[in-house]
Formats: sequence, C-alpha cells, structure tokens
Amino acid sequence: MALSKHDIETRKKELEKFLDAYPAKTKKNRRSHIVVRDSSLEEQQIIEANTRTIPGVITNRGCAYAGCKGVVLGPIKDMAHIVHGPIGCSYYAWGTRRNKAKTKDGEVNLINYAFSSDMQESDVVFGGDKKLAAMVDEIVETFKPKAVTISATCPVGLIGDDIGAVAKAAEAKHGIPVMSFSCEGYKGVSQSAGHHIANNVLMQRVIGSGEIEEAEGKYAINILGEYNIGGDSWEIERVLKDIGYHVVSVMTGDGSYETLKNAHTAELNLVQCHRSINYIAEMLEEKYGTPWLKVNFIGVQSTIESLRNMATYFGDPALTQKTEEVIARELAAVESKLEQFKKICDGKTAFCFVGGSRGHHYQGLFKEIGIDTVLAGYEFAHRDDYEGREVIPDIKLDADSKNIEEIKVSKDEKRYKIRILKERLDQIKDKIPLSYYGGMIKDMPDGSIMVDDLNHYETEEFIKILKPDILASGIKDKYVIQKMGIPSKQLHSYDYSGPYAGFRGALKFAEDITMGFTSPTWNYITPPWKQKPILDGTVTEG
Ligand code: CFM
Ligand code: HCA
Repeated sequence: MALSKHDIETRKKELEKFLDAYPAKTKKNRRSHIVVRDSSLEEQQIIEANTRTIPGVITNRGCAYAGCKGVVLGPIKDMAHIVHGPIGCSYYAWGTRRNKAKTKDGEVNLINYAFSSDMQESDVVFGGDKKLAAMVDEIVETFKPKAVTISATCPVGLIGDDIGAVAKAAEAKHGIPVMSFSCEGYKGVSQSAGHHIANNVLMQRVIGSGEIEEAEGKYAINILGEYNIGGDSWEIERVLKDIGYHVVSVMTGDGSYETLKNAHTAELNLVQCHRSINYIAEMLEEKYGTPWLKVNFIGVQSTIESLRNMATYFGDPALTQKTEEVIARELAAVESKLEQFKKICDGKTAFCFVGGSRGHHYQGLFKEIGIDTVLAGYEFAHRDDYEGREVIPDIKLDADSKNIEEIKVSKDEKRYKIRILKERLDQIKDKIPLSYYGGMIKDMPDGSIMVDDLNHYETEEFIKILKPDILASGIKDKYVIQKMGIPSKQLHSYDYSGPYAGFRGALKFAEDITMGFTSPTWNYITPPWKQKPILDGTVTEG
C-alpha cells in the first residue's frame, strides 16, 4: 500500500536515525544502497549496487565460486564437477543449493556427488596440481562422466596451481571435455562474477558443439536462468509441453551436457532469472540469431502473461488457442484454493530479500495472496535489476538482413539489442508491454524500501520499524529472524518444499506461507520489542 508524503518523510528520518550507528563513511556508503520509494520526486535516487561489501558487516552474499560451481555448474547432472580446494568449500557448494535432477535408466546422473581435492596444508606448500590430475583420472575411469569441470577456490589462485594446464592434459588423455573455471571466491564482489565465468565457458565449449542442426520439435525453446529449485523447472516444463512447446534445454536446472550441446537449435530463448544469464541470451542472439524473451513463471498472473507473450511471439493461432485452453484449465484447478489461503494471508506484509532476481519475482505472488512487500532487495544484483532498462522502441531495419529489426533496451553503459523476426515484431510491439524489461523499483509502492546487499544490523533495525509479518530470504538470517518471533521463508531453497513456479507452484507457496502464519510455534516466542525491559525503575547517581 502506498504511503502518504508525510509518512514517507517519517520513514526516511527513521532510516537516517539507525544508520547513525555506523561510522560516517560507512553510513554514506550504506545510505547509497537504500532507496525509500518516492515517485513524487523529480529526480529519483540512484541505487548503488554491485559494489564491494563493507568488511565487518554481516552480508548474505556468496562468492564467485558459489556462483560458478554452486549455482550454474552444479545442476548439470552428467558432468563431474570437481572442486579444487578445501573440503569446506566443496561441501558448501554441494550442500547449500538444491540441485534436483532425474535421469532415465542408463544415463549418467552425478548430481548427488561432491568431488573435492580436499586441499591440505602440504598441497598449499608444494602445489596441488598433481593430486588434481590424479583425481580427474580416477573420476573419469570410475564415473564415466560426459564432461568434467574443475572449479578453483581461493587458495588455488593464491598458490598459483595451473588448473587450465591440468584440464588440457586430462582432456587429451581421456578424450572428453575437461573444462577449468578460475572462479576463486575472491574474484569480483559477489556470486555474480561466478555466473559470468561459468556461462562464458559453457558458451565457448558446450553450446553449439552438438551434432543436431535443427531442433526436433515445433516451437523449440530453451529456458535460460531456471535452476529447478524445488522442482520449479519440472512444473514449468509440464505446462509448456502441454501447450506444445519443445524444450531443447534448461540452463541449467536438471540440465545436461547432452542437451546443452544443442541449445543453439532453439527458436526462442526464455530468460527466467535475468541476473545470472542475460549476457548468455545476448551472446546466443549475437552468435546464432536466437531472439530472447524475458519471462516470469513465479505467480499466477506473471505465468499467464509469460505464456501469452510466448504465444504472441510465435504468432500461430493454434498455439494461442492451446495456450488459452491450458491457462483456463490450470487456473480453474488453483483459483478457488488460492482464495482460501488468501483469507488467512490478506493484509499482511513481507520483506522479500533474495539473490539477484527473486526479490522482485516473488512480490507478485505475495500480492496474489494479499501480502504487500514493504521492503525488498537483492544480494548482488546490478543497477539495471532495480532500475530496469528503458525500452526505447527505436525500430530501424538492420543493414544486413531485411527481415530483422532491432529494439534498443538500455539506459546504462551497455546497449542491449533484441532482434525479432519482422513479421512477429508488428504483433509484439503493441502486445508485449515494453516495460516488461523494467526492474524492481517501478513495481514498488511509495514508502516501500529497497535495500541492496542488506546486512544483519539493517535487517534487525528495519524489522523494528516496519514490523513485517513474514520475512523471505535465506539460510544465513532465517533463524535470527525466527528467534525474533517472525516467520521466515527461505526463497532460495524453499525450506526444502516446492515447486513454487507456475500455477501449481503458486498454490504450494500459498499453502506454505499460510502454514508459516498459523503454526502454533509463534505462541511461544515474544518479539524483542514486545518484551518488557529486564531492568525496571530509574538510575540515580550517588
Ligand atoms: Fe538467479 Fe537463482 Fe536468483 Fe541466482 Fe542464487 Fe538461486 Fe537466488 Mo540463491 S540464479 S539470481 S545466484 S534466481 S542460488 S536459483 S536462490 S541467490 S535469487
Ligand atoms: C549461494 C547459493 C544460495 C545460498 C542460499 C542461502 C542458494 O549463493 O551460494 O543463503 O540461503 O540459493 O542455495 O543462494
């Protein structure tokens, strides 16, 4: 709900007050990462993002290695993902993220394995490359992976082990791709750097290396930036396949080397998580001419809108009709049940702070069950994820190809292009709202707060001011929040529930959130601000 100008000013004052606890330089820095939404201002505050976290604050961010091995590579099931580093790093990237994968009998599925060189002091002193080379041999012989990845952790970069040379030699020896990823944790400012490192290698070495020249099915698509957390991509694929789409590959949820090789044959790339993969969509477009469409399968309305945009893109009346039939059927199955949950959730408020896309994507779903997001943010997103990209319908004919047109969609330093076949463009430009490429800020009401790289201290202070009914974030702050008497929903792992995507996912989400509110646990916890002070009375001198 939008706040009045007076209330917005009060909120800003409260914010200034608790930021005063920081040293002046830190306060200045953190203030630039926090925006109190105020659409009446002529000049909107710029939100600082994708900058280094201040040492000493307790951040929720991960590292480049987490983004590379944990996020992008981890879900690919038929490759062996070797971690060259200490066992703790290996365990973290294996155990934290929920990688779910299914295979048919006889196919390689290594999703449950954690391959680690278990780096010891002696490796740090004398080098760990020989150990790593022996390990690759053993894994290839034992597990017969389709390909191998080697991810570097911080010590590897510090001691200078040449994982590239080990990979090259192993590749020559075994005759399968062995790819190295210099994703030492300290690279960049967050896991976002790791996404780039992983995706670039997949783009160079895997995508396009398949033998297939043309996709086997009609309406061939890739789903980029969908990682199958809680089975999300299975639920999305169920609906898409029902409509008649042929899913060539998912990048990288329940993904495989075998399908990624042929990703270049798709006719359209869907981009679900914009943050981790937008540049791959652009590279695929550049290299293979495949257009891309931003989608959002979180929330009923966003799912419907995404399905309709896809049908518009392909422009086949039969596909449009089937899309509408499936939407009607799926909607009928969840609508009245969602209303039941809404009765309990209605009027409540949430904080929604997740990595690089869900902080925005989940707001629509919260709203569908009557919950307003009063504070949201990303751990590691870039400015365009907050501010969006101004979509300028600057349409002009491409010099080289008569049937290609161009839309420029950027306001930042980089120009992004979307090329769409001309005959489709005329339909799309009116029907797909161009603001679809917009970021989080424009969707948030006046008075709501956006925080980039929210830290522990600020979480507690914002909770005191805004008193949310539920907090959606990750494992690092979950239990602190619950001890404050507030239900906390992990939107990374879904607290091992899910799927939350698509129609059925929305219902599961509504059920889980309602369960969070109605749990009798809360009767046993009193939030700190409701507790009586332990000491009573007045202090006198003397
Ligand atoms: Fe994309 Fe993700 Fe996210 Fe992300 Fe992540 Fe994740 Fe996330 Mo955790 S790729 S940016 S690096 S949607 S692992 S599946 S939940 S922080 S909001
Ligand atoms: C990561 C992965 C993570 C962590 C989740 C969390 C995930 O960044 O290393 O902090 O709760 O989704 O598993 O984002």
